[in-house]
Amino acid sequence: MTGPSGIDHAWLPDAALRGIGSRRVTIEGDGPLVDTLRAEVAYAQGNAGALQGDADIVFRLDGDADTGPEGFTLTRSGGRTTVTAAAPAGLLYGFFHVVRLGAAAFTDAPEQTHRPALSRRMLNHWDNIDVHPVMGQVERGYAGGSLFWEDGRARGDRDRVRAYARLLAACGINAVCVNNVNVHGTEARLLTDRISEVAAIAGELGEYGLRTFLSVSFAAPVVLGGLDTADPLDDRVRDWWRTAADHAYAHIPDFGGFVVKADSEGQPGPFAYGRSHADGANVIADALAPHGGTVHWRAFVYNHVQDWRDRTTDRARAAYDHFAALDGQFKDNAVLQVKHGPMDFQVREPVSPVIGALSRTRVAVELQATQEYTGQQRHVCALAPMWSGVLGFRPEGEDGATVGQLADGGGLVAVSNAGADPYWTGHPLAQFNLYAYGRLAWQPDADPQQLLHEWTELTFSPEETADPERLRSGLRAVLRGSWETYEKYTAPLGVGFMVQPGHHYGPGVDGYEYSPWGTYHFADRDGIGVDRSRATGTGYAAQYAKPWSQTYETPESCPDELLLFFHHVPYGHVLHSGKTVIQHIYDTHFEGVEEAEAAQGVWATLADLVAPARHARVAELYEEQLRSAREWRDQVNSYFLRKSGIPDAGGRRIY
Ligand code: GCW
Repeated sequence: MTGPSGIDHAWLPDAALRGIGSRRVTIEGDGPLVDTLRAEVAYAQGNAGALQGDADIVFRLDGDADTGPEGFTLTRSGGRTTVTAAAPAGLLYGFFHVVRLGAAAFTDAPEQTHRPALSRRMLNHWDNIDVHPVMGQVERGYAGGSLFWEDGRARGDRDRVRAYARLLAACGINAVCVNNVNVHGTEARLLTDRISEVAAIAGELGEYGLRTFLSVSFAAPVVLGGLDTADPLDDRVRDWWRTAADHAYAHIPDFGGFVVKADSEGQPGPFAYGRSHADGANVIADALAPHGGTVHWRAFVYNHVQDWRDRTTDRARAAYDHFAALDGQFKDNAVLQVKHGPMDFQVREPVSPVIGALSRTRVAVELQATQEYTGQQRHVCALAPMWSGVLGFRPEGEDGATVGQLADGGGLVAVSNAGADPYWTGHPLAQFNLYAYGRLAWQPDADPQQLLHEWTELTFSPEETADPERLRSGLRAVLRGSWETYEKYTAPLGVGFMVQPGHHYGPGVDGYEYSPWGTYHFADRDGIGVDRSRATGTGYAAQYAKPWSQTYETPESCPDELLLFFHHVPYGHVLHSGKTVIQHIYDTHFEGVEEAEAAQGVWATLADLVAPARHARVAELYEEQLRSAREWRDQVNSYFLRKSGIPDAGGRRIY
């Protein structure tokens, strides 16, 4: 627990623990997680031995407390702070809450009870055991190799896994899927003869209340079981899954279940047998049910070999077209895991309409903390404001539930951005995305700016520096608007992609324009964008309930930031902002680079307030961010000047 050497403390530096370390603590209760809490308190007290005398803070397990399995009540009065919880996990979350509060945890305040809004708060790791020569070990990973797998097997030294589990628990995460959803040959065997390696990892994660999940291949009965079919309605297949689940639980009693990517980007699935995705999910759900396990079935099903000439196929429609009709057909322990947008984690997308169309299905919303399309952890891009917008969106309009509320059946999932990098996330400032994800999963309506403040206090301990206010305001300036800045210098107005094919880093305006992947912008000399209206386009806009189906239907009512996602318009089309589309493209691309330059400048002024190695790492990454941002600006602006022939009203240099 002591943070193995060379591992960054992230949001749990010793300074943050000091508030507890300097107080008399009593812990009433027993159980494995309570032991973890005892060890945490001992660590905070610097192994100096428990302080004597009346307790300043009491952690009390009370089976009658009305806190649920993970919540806790905090009472602060008369100089004593009490954390009460009905279950040990609640005490541990209460401990980390006290750490977050710092000195404020010890001043009188009204009693508060905290419970997570979502019971499943999961990270998916796209980690492979094997290292691919081009893709590396972690698919879309930008933080070094895998935290879990090394040299072809589960890491023998699991201090890092333990330290990771601790950080995750400290921001509220309670489940981790430890391998890539694209399940290759080696990794498939984790389900069977290599389950003990998963069990070893699960043992560490479990110390902090995290449940372990495994990605499995839908074809496992064939690939591992030697059957001639994976047909979900075949009894032999059903039996095979039951045996596999029994085996997993025999090794990992608190195992969470499986994550499945089926009929998606070449992965096997039920379509091969003429079966539905409900059939596919249910056979696996049935196998897990006796153990209380859950299958997370991904809804990322679309045609990835489409002909770019075919204007009738719209990838954005796919999740709804495949899954809305299956509503009500999934077993109780099957969760449909839906990406938050209809395409693929672009810098700007509308909320996926299928989320609002599944009232009888448990839905989990999937976010991407790993920055595949948002700068690959070389660019600063704080995603909390984007996620908060998604979670606050109301698919049925003002009187309906938010996405955060609709996810209560299945939870919130994020693709992890962490790896074996000493800073966990490659870019030290990308730690904020991981932290904010956990906090939003606990409380989807949390204010992202407040979370930024929280994270800053914990990670940078401003009060320990010579100029706390300069550090705080500098970090705020650098991170607060960084997502909008990134959007400004990349793909405009919701149109998406325009990235280099394959690795997805850097500009490639036509990179995917004539590809089979279904991600087009249709720019010509007159205009740009995808007509997804019901009246004249692909009909995607009609997948929404009112008012959104109407809002998105016409360019007049569509919000500017999504205009090109929903409509093909002339370059001279005037936005609500009063600017033409072409002038918006030019202006935002110049502004985006200027904002990134300004952020780089602010970071430079913090050199005396941030640990030198951390400061240097970020400074170095800013060099790359700026190089890349200028490339984006110049390629995008030049592309549209050449297509449209319309000059920049500002007369700036375009190539
Ligand atoms: O965004 C795409 C990525 C793939 C990924 C896929 C998915 C794991 O480019 O690398 O595969 O999404 O979500 O399954």
